[in-house]
Amino acid sequence: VDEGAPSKTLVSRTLDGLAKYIRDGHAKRIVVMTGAGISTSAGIPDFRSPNTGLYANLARLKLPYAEAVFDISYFRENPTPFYTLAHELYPGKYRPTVTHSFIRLLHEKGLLLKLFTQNIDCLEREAGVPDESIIEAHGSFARQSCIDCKTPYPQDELKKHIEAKTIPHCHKSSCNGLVKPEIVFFGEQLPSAFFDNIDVPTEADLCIVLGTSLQVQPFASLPGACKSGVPRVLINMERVGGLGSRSDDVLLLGDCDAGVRKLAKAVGWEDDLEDLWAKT
Ligand code: CNA
Repeated sequence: VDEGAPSKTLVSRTLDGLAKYIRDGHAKRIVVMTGAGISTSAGIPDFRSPNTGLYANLARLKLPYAEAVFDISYFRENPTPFYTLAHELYPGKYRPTVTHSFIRLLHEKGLLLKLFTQNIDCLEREAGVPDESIIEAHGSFARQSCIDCKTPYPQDELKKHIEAKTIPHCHKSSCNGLVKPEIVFFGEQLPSAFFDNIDVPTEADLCIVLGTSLQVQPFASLPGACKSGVPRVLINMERVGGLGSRSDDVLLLGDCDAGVRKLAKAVGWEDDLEDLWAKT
């Protein structure tokens, strides 16, 4: 593939080409795919950024390997590292970023087909993206249950445990298994909502990928499901997931808050975006 090939769909593979496509009303069914990079400016570290990412800072948890913190078999043996991290990441402590508000803005404009997020921080929800538009591919802190008998566990009690840095156990005395928020660990199945919506990207007329290293499957395959000729935009610090290889791909490399601000300005939505964010 010639990475410099002209787009068949956009007047140019640039911010302006993209903005014109949106302004001219060609983007009515936008799919957005996000990862930890959209929440770093809220103060939540991502996994893989060098120096600042969680994986670079897990030494204090004394893990055998970084991913163990989200590994279900390791959790069974030693849930403390996960709960230490949960104490830091638990929703309610952080304000959504302007990137989260940008996704809400797409919804307000009636253009958001679906948001696929890998994040577990619930900031998209807090920014006002409605529940039915969000696919939390890796689950979230919204529910919790016993890892053995699957009995749901009350939210307020989990919260107390997380605040106190203690480990919750199933209330069924016959069970007493470990309780875990329903975020997807390595070795666990993704929620059925992910698989039920896996074909949604084929219906999109624009795909926006924000703040993800696209290293985790099956999520990483979602952008590839968009039809050829559909523009795919990557707004990320680094190039990832083969984006840029199709002739209708646009790369806006750099900080995602800056990227969505530039895009909003080029489309004429600058004030709408800042107003929404100010109210969040
Ligand atoms: P990742 O692998 O850590 O990748 C993050 C990506 O975002 C990298 O490519 C970074 O270069 C990029 N990035 C970081 N900061 C910015 C920024 N300000 N602007 C633009 N790009 C930026 O994270 P992924 O989400 O790709 O990995 C999947 C895991 C991470 C999911 O299972 C999540 O549950 C998990 N995670 C979630 C959170 C959260 O909910 N906020 C935090 C940490 C990890």
